Amino acid sequence: MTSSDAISVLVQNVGAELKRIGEKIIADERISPAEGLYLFEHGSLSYTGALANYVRERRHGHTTYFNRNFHIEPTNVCVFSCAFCAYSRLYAHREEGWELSIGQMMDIVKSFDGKPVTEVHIVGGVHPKLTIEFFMEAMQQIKAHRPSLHIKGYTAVELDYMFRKAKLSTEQGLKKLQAAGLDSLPGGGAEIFHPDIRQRICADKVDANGWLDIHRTAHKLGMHSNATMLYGHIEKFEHRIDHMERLRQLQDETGGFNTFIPLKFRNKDNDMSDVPESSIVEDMRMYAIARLYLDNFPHLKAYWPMLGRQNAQLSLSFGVNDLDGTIDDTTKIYSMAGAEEQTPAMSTEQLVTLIKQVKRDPVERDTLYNVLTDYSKVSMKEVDPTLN
Ligand code: V47
Ligand code: SF4
Repeated sequence: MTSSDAISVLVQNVGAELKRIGEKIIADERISPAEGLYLFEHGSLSYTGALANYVRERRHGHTTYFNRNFHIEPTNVCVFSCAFCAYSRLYAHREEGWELSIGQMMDIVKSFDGKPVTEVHIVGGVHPKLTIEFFMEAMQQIKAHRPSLHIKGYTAVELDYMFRKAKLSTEQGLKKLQAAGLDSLPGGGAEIFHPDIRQRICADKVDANGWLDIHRTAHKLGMHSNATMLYGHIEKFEHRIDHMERLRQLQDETGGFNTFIPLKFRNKDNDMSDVPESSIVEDMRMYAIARLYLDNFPHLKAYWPMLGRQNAQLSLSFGVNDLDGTIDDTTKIYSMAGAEEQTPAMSTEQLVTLIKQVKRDPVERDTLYNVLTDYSKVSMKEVDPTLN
């Protein structure tokens, strides 16, 4: 029996509506918002998971991408006060936080000299004194030191504040940053777009339209970007669908998103500590339905420092085809909110093993998903001995 025969049998054994949705997915037809909601409300883990795995293998086979990057967090001082954030320090309490100078940022970059990283991810709080000129200078120095390093930097929240402060339009601001070395945008700051929830968890930062407009403009300027969704707190399934629908529409328009990253809400040391965290079953259903709903997103990424290594392995059977977090990637934003992983890094060898243990093919990629090394074909010993 082929996998498409097996999936066809599976859709015969569920209720009429689930069967109809399953048949659409097998026929590669788009599901509607109502159908997505129906999957959240009625689809079992096994049913949504089997469909998501089918779609994942139809598109990517067993290939599981990872990327070697490191983070720079210029500051954790932030003018905003998102209720879920365990990381930031209000500007009024800035002495409890940190602010890196450009020299200190360069020391981090230089600490990776000779190491085969391909990307630096710059992300942090929104510090009122850090201007666009500061970040342009930092990126110019990074590029002068290591021109091939891809700079993925600044959430739409940081950018919105930076541009407003500099009195620049989104296009003007992004063009300046691009000229200084910015290559792509990370997906943070999206949280939940729907205003009913956004008002309650992060009322004062850029709204849905502002976030989407920054990514739309970046795509038009030729930059790629990612998208996230902070799920598993006070939002309802309808808000998750609303969020993914807005992303799907923008992706239809621009095609500029690379990957979607559902971020599991963690409840330690923040103003939402009374909100319980989602179960692993819910996490896997979230991944599965994201894979089915976002039919125009090529990649679905799990962030292992947040999810834990074993759950990240599990996610590779529920639609995920990309794992993030290699070199030193347990960033403070997560460890402060109760991330699973307290160890600061996973070596490439460990990540390759983790992927192989669940019978997937580990492939190292660059930020834009160009294949660098296919570890299903090459043994670790054959690869550069400087690998860590
Ligand atoms: O926007 C903050 C999240 C995000 C919590 O684009 C929390 O490749 C869970 O977006 N529980 C920033 N999540 C990080 C981010 C990211 C991470 C890895 C890769 C990429 C990429 C982007 O962190 C924030 C927010 O949604 N976050 N607090 C928390 N308590
Ligand atoms: Fe600031 Fe980002 Fe934390 Fe919100 S999530 S308080 S914008 S650092």
